[in-house]
Amino acid sequence: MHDLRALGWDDVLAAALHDLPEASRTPARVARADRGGHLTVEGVGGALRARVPPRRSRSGTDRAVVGDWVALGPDRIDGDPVVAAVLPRRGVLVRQAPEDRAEDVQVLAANVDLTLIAVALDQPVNLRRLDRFLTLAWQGGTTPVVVLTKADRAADPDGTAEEVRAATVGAGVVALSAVTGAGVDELAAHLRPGRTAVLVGPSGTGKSTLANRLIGGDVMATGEIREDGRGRHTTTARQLLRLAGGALLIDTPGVRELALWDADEGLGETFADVEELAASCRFSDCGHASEPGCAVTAALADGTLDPARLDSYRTLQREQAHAARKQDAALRRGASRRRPPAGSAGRGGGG
Ligand SMILES: Nc1nc2c(ncn2[C@@H]2O[C@H](COP(=O)(O)OP(=O)(O)O)[C@@H](O)[C@H]2O)c(=O)[nH]1
Ligand SMILES: [Mg+2]
Ligand SMILES: [Zn+2]
Repeated sequence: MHDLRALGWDDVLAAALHDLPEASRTPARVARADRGGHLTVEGVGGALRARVPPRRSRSGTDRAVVGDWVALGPDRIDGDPVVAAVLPRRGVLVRQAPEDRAEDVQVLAANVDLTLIAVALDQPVNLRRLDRFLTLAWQGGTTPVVVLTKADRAADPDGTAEEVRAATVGAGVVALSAVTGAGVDELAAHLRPGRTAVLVGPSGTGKSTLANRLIGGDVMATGEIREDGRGRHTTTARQLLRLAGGALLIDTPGVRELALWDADEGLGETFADVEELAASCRFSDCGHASEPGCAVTAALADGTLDPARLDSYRTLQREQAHAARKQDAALRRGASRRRPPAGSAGRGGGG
């Protein structure tokens, strides 16, 4: 089982596998999930193709996604083994599915330990967008690290890293350049053998360039202008890669929409400072407007809390409340479960 451990296999997964019928106990990890239930998986025998039966390739949360551990059964489709079960997930990234999707939620990656949030330093840092990614990461039971990319294009990368540290709570912050290699070792120190990191962030922030640097080869296509002049290469699929140091890395295409789904706990982590202030307001239902004894307005007044940060918190809270109403409506339709990601799978929040 040595090979499987290198892919992130553990005792909890082994126990879950054991609960399945004997004929369906071949474990493999999804390295790539393409349309129509076509998977590339890695197991003891190396990489192979597998298929998700059509009836199960639809649901937003039961569908096998990159990073998932699956159990392959005895059936075959076009000669490829069929997925009998998706094993319980640990850390996950879950967002509200884009409007054109049939399902409500979309799992972006499964069994994630570390979420690397790429923010490019060749433009002003958008802290509000970062709050959204941090909430997504915490909510899924993963540990976020803010990766400030393209440090070679910034006048003062360390200064910006300090600012980002001051504007976030509990997340690692690393400034690096995938071109010069500066800072890459500092990030590599966060990556552990058998642990899975996922790179997220807008397109063009240098995720694939960094992935290639960490692998030490050109595995992922990047946004360089192609030499044949036919436009740009970009990442089109989420893909699980093995790094030389033994860690696993999932590169992802940039997401245009990142609407939060279940995000209550994630907001609590991302805005732990604001929630701590709110807890010391005189009234437990304080609206932080003109109430006497409000610790939040006091912090705004003395400059210890940035008003933009409070706005960001309120915006994401409203969005969360809206998503919760949608979830309740979905529940009444019987279409979706309220807690699709890690918790329901019985493996806790990970971390
Ligand atoms: N100057 C500089 N450019 C970079 C760096 N990392 C990536 N790029 C460039 O940014 C563009 C987008 O990179 P890519 O890795 O495809 O971004 P992705 O969409 O996030 O995967 C490409 O032209 C890269 O060459 C970096 O550290 N420094
Ligand atoms: Mg890319
Ligand atoms: Zn208050």
